[in-house]
Amino acid sequence: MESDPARYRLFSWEHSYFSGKVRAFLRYKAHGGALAFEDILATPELIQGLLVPATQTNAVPQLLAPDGTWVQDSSEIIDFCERAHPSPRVIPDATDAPAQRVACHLIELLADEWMVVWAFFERWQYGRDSMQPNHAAFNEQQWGAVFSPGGDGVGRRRAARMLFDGPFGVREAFANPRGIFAGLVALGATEATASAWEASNDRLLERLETHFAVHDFALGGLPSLADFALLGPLYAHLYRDPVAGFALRTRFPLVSEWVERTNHTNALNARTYGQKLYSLGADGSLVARPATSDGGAWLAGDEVPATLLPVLEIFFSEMWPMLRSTCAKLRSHLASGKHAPGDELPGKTFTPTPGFEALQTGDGPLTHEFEIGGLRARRMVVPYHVWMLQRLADVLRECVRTERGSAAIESLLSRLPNGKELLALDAELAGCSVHKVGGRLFG
Ligand SMILES: N[C@@H](CCC(=O)N[C@@H](CS)C(=O)NCC(=O)O)C(=O)O
Repeated sequence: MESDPARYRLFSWEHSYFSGKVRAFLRYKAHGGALAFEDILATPELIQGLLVPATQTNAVPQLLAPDGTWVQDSSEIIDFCERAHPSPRVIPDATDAPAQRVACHLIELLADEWMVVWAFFERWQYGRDSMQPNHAAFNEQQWGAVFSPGGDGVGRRRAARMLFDGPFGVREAFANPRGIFAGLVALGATEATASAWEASNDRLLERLETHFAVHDFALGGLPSLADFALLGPLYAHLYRDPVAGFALRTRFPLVSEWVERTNHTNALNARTYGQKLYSLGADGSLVARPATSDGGAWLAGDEVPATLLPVLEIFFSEMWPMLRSTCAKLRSHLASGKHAPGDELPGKTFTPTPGFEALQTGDGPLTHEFEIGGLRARRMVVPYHVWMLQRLADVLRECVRTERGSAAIESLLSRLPNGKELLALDAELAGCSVHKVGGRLFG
């Protein structure tokens, strides 16, 4: 008899962006028999008493492995589990499927660190009572569930409201940006840029809608890292939050269906992995076939679906210039004499990191100009982006090791405007190396 699969503990919130990514990934691994996990609500008590001492960060999700190892960061959690439990695979192999592998990592970066801006904005802009429509009451419910888990319904909502009016600064919003709204301003998401971000998000959703008309997942008939990463913005914010959720379900029904399929809940109509569709044989018996597209597998021969290229194009046209500028800005900060080698760098994604506000706000040395929809605006530099790029550089190096791999990557990138600039990633990263210990970044 086989022994029970390794049992992990995930500390997460239902409404958290990066929790959605990891939870769906773990469900897929668990469905494949690779592991088991318990999804634990990360209450303030657990965050302060368990997570922060283990990793020096309050960010969720975090994972406790059966051997007592803590893993913080959605990308590290996926890498850790993929190494420990390679089947079913979610990251295509560097030798057999280098182009698919690189495509997955590019989509992960886009989903994690670019789509986050609009997803974050819509949650809080439409979380204001003064907006019509708004989901202020829903926001109270979803945040109250975490911050006052033992309270009754009214008490939970009241606890969230106190948080919103207090440190989150929701009532004052852009009139006096602090808390959440200081984060939005630092990301370059303000009332002036909102429509440009919305248009960018719409364009992406239109392209995904076209893709999911043909393929059930990013690479074909099974999920991959690209799907789990896209689920971060798409499940926790754009599907669950009511204002965005109404638009998603009414305007992008196939993307909504993919959310259910990838999240693996309420997915009978959505057809999901492991599911079979049945027809009737000549003798009236049930005849099964895989329920998902492409014969229930990733496309063969390392093919990146043609309908995924327009999504990757958004990475290069919108995000890549910002990433290059991030490297340049960080490099000059590290060389400025104002940063001692090995000292800590800001590590957060959604807001300036406490203690680093002078660097990351206003015209601070870790801020820079970027462009969205033809508008120029200012945002903070996020050193974590460099950590993600270093990870991508490792992936690229593995993928171009062989002549065949090199040709596959070259061919993928040559189909994307400015795509070949990625081949100079090592040069972009020169002089701005960062390393991560638990939840903290150093440079
Ligand atoms: N890079 C991290 C980001 C994690 C993150 O920012 N999590 C959010 C919730 S989705 C959070 O905990 N924010 C609170 C904070 O950082 O103070 C990951 O991939 O896991």
